Amino acid sequence: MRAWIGIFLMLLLFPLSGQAEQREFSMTIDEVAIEVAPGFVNKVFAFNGQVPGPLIHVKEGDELTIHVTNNTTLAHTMHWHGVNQVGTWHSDGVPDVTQPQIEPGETYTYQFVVDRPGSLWYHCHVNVWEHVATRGMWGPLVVDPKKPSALEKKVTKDVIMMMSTWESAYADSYGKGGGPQDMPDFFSVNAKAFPYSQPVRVKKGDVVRFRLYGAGDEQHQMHLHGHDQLTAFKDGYALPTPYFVDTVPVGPGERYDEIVTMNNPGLFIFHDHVDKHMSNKGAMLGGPVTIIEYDETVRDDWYAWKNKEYDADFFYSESMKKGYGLFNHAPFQGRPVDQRRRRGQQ
Ligand SMILES: [Cu+2]
Repeated sequence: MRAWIGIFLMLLLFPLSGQAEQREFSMTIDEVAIEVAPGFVNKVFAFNGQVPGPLIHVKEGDELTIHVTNNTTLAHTMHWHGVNQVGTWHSDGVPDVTQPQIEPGETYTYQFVVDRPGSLWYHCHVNVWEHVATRGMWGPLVVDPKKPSALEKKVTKDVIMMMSTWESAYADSYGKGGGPQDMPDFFSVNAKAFPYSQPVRVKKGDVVRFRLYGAGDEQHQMHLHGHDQLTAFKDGYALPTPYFVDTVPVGPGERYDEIVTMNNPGLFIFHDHVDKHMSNKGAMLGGPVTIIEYDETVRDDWYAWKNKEYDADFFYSESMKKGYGLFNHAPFQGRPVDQRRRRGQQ
């Protein structure tokens, strides 16, 4: 009798709808070339052929099974940054520590529970200084909480911004670059530098959750004009006392979630305040730049992005509305690299 009462109480406390789901995904790693800035093409190792990698959007407590197939000519692994891998350390993705490298042609299966919510991400853990810092091996893993806070419930739009670095000296040379003596000279948001980046379109009254990621090798000082940024999460963790800033430092590996109430119609830039980062190899204006465009604001003829072709899912805002799953984004796809030619050159 007592056991039945216990089961009844558990069902009351943990309704079936809130139970963890099992989700299975497959990803490839491919050799493609992407155009980061006008005239600047970088060869990358790309998850599902795109940079950023596909959005993985799941719920706290879900059990994930992810098959990763390496179609490239070098070895890789996958690290799930922010997942603690409790009891599943073989899925932590550190080569020669938790698994052998995934060699060309091989598949490795990762299985784990996403044990905490927030803006997590995934990246390669082999030769990180090249593969992550200059070859685009990163993507977002967004884990919704079982119980969203009052602040999170106010959010009307998610905007995922992954800042990163590039080295044009090695753009064409797989296996090189990323060393501490090397100098990044292109900088981007979601692998595009201004003017190839995209605006964030909002309407007055929106509450935007900017999920800022440091996916490259330098710290980005992200400054939003015209609005207060409420820093509410660090590395996915809810801060006990959220605080307002106008510039947030996002270093390598870090994530900050900024909650912004859109209450000031106009056109406002959101940019990196490190001067070097605001150029494309020294030519101003470039780098990780977006512009907040209110729907109700009239664009003047002289506006830099007046005739820009708009990509509504550039920041995965549309994909984030579609529920749970893995979401590719075709405009992030690169051009396949000819591997036969590459092997012949080496
Ligand atoms: Cu790699």
